[in-house]
Amino acid sequence: MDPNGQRLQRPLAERKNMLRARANGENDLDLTCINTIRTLSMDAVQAANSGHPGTPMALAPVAYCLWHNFLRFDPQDPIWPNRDRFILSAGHASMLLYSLLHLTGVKAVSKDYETLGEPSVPLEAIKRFRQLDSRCPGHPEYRWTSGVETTTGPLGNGLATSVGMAIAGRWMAAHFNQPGFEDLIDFNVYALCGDGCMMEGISAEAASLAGHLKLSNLCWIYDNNHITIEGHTAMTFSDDVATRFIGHGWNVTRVGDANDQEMLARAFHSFLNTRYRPTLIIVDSHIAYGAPHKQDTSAAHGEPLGEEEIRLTKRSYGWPEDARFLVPDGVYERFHNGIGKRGRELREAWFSRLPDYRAAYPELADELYRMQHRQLPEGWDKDVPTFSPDAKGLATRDASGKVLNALGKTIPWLMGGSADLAPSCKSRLTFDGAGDFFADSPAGRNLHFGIREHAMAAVLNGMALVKVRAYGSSFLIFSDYARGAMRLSALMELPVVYVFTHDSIGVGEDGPTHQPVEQLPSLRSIPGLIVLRPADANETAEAWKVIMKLHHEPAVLILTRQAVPTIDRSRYASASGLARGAYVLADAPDAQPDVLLLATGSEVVLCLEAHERLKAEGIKSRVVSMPSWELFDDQPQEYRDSVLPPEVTARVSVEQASTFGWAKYVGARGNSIGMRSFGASAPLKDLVKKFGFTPEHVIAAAKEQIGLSRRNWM
Ligand SMILES: Cc1ncc(C[n+]2csc(CCOP(=O)(O)OP(=O)(O)O)c2C)c(N)n1
Ligand SMILES: [Mg+2]
Repeated sequence: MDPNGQRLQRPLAERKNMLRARANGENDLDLTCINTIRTLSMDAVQAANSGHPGTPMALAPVAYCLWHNFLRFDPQDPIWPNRDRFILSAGHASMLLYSLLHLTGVKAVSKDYETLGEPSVPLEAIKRFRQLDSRCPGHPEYRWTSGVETTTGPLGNGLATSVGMAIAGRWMAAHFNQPGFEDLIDFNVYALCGDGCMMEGISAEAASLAGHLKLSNLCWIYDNNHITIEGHTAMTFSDDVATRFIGHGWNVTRVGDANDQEMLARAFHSFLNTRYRPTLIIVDSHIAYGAPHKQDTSAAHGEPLGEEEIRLTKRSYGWPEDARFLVPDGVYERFHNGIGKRGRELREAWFSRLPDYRAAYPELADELYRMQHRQLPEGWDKDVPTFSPDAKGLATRDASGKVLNALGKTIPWLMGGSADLAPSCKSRLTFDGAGDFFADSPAGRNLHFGIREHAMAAVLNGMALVKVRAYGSSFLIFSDYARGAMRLSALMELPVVYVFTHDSIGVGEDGPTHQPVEQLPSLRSIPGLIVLRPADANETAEAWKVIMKLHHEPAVLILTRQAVPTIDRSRYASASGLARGAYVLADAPDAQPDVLLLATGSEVVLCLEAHERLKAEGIKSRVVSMPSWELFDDQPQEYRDSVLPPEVTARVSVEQASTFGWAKYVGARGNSIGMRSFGASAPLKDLVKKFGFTPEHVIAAAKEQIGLSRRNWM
């Protein structure tokens, strides 16, 4: 529909195109393939009675042109490291991708990276689109359907993730390509997006970064169909997208008709011939192309076409009207002889050169292998420091910076950066040769994301998907900005590392805008995300060691701005207890405490002080350092009971964050000392008094608990 409600006529060019195709036997098979993608999508959405048929119908020719003619991807081995990546950022159009995975015969890959030989998306899976356990869920899910390069659905995220893949590609090329092997790594990254992706802020962050970094291995295809859920984009969106991207430093080209294979091919050639810039291809399309009553309407976005409309649409395609899930003769072969043949040849040629590469550059070949298998180099933790006891101590962010640098030296593919806060987050790799990743120095390992937290997190996902060990840093308060993509790290089971410092009211004078309160519990609520808040320098070192061994879990390392004492481990338990999530740091002499003091991060030392003072009064307490709830909850019941004996019900938790969730450990009658409001701008010494983070307050709470629990016994 145009903004005045008039239905738009199918443009003359498209009609001509179809006629031209019919007149030419060769192109006819192209059109049959395209219409197969369209009709599979329509039929699947109709069978599921939910989903988005219109966009796959419109974009089938675009995807066909790219996959059939250009994409360097072998369906037999969808994890070949140098494959081109294709991302469907408009994840709601998932049937477009499932149709391609089916028709190209992409093979399923097991979780331990062994190709299985089963089809990733059999026709049965398409027939069961959106049903329980189908390989065709509502939106594409990484690690569930082989050939899906990243999970998409939250609009804009796929685009930013593609930037991370392109960055990783650039870095890998600079690191691994050597004389005689200049093109060992040279994959391209394509992402297909719609109006929604363009409107989301994350796409602007990501486009700006990609343009700045001159990522010429990156191509975005924008489906300019003027339709979103509420109707015509005239209601919401009047950006001049071309001008916007030219402003971002991109090569911008247009295809005025999504059905025009020739113009599409020219646009892809323009991308392949462009250096020093990413490419945006703006494609004008008609949602639900060919549907007589739904084309160009938002009705084609999120609901099935309906049986009658499907019949009429198939008629307009010259398709058998009653056929369901039809794949006509010649279609599989067409894909097999195009992307299948090209992909197999490229992959085989690539693998056939590996033995020579290994002979010439054994260390690099070993790195490439380990990196692709998420393994660590021998001796990766040999330089991780231990920290001597020190009452003054150091901030855990400072300890983290030292540990990160020790790891960076031994793990060449550990790289990352910050959203403009590296000096504060201590996340810079400072050793010789670490370098900065810039457009003209892509071998550098210090990334500069600029002030773009959401894109940073998505970029980290993209890097991790290419198997770089990626980390990013900012202040904990700004994790809110990154959260959309952090959630996807967890959903995709990617071992991304988030380093968030300035973790509490400990920020002091910066005040409540910068003092996290609810961020810690809210991150703990993300399934699969490992949150670690170490108490001192040695717990920080242990935390990094745990993190580096993770294969499928993202981790958040939460660190202080202010110094915290380095605990004397000859007097108290070893920091290696961190690996179990929680451990007894200090105990009653007879290991029969009357009260448990549970804490994380900077509040652990506070509890130690309370513990010593209680001891002097003859009161038996146990201090439990609980840096990671997730790791602790994974321990056997026996261990958990040994740390938190069920019979000791007098319990106090102390944490400078919202108390939300602590009841799980302190019980209904326990006491949680935490934040029940936003913080305030003041020196920290005044804030700890105002908000009750003093030994006196902890001692009073402990005594009250003992009184309470004694009463309970009677
Ligand atoms: C971040 C986010 N917000 C909202 C949605 C819900 N949503 C799914 S598709 C869509 C409209 C997208 O329009 P467009 O990208 O133009 O896709 P088209 O309808 O043209 O296929 C919306 C709002 C979403 N998936 N992600
Ligand atoms: Mg649209």
